[in-house]
Amino acid sequence: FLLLLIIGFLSQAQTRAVQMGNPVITDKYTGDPAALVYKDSVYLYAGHDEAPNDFNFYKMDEWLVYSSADMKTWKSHKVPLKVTDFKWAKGDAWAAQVTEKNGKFYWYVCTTHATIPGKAIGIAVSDSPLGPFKDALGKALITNDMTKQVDIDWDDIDPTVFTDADGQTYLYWGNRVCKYVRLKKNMTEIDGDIHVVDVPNFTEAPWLHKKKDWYYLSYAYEFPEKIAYAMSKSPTGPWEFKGILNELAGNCNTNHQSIIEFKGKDYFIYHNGATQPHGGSFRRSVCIDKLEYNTDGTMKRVIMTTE
Ligand code: FUB
Repeated sequence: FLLLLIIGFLSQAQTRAVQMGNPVITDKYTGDPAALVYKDSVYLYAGHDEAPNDFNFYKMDEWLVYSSADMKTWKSHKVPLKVTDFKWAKGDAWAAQVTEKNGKFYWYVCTTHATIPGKAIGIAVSDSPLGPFKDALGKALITNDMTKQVDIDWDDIDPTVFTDADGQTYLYWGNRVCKYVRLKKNMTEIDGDIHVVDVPNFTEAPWLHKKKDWYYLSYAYEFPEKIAYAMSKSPTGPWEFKGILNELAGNCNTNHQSIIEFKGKDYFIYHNGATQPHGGSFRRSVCIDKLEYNTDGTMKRVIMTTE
């Protein structure tokens, strides 16, 4: 009976409601939000910012998942994925995104490769949006030696995935240089060449989404980062730059967005360093604000309710 009581208590703790209002996640510091709308819920995936107060760089060893049916009350769940789940990786649970295809959930992550210098993109797969997730390949999908556009170790970061109405999935990613490649139907192999995307002042954090007949490529712009965006009639461009969507997010040198429509409303999900005590660039908090479109398809500048 005692054992059942303990198990009951632990599972309650893993699924307790977080809170309403910004920041939406307060049980931990979280960065790089990526939301997935699936059936009647939103699944919010984020990196766990574990850096102690006196540590001035990222310390991120695991990714987290939260869920909500109303975008106000968020439940935290069991840790679904850690860097140690990728045997070929040696650290850094950097930005990632989960997508669903044919009932399977694919988590494209960025982490540091153990033997090939630099960051790499890997894939974990699950039958549920809450996991458990397992390394899909036993090796990285994209490694630094495949892409040589810029001479830095972290140019292969921040994967975002988008599947178009015809079933074709695209993977966008990058730092300094934005790149994309088509994925095969199995979601775990690239299909064809890696292309470079021409958008101004691209830093990182691409996010691809579609609304009506427009495709949107939003991304972290300059440094410290604002979020800017471009629009196109095709998921592969050419992209027309449309300007700033979100200004610097408070007390944080990065900004990282996720854009979704859920139950008829549009949302801009991002992180800042200003909304939890001792927050900052390496102790971030996920926030959500309303997103609005103009009649010509352009997006209105996001009004951050946290500042
Ligand atoms: O969280 C680590 C890195 O910070 C991400 O990969 C970037 O997008 C920036 O948010």
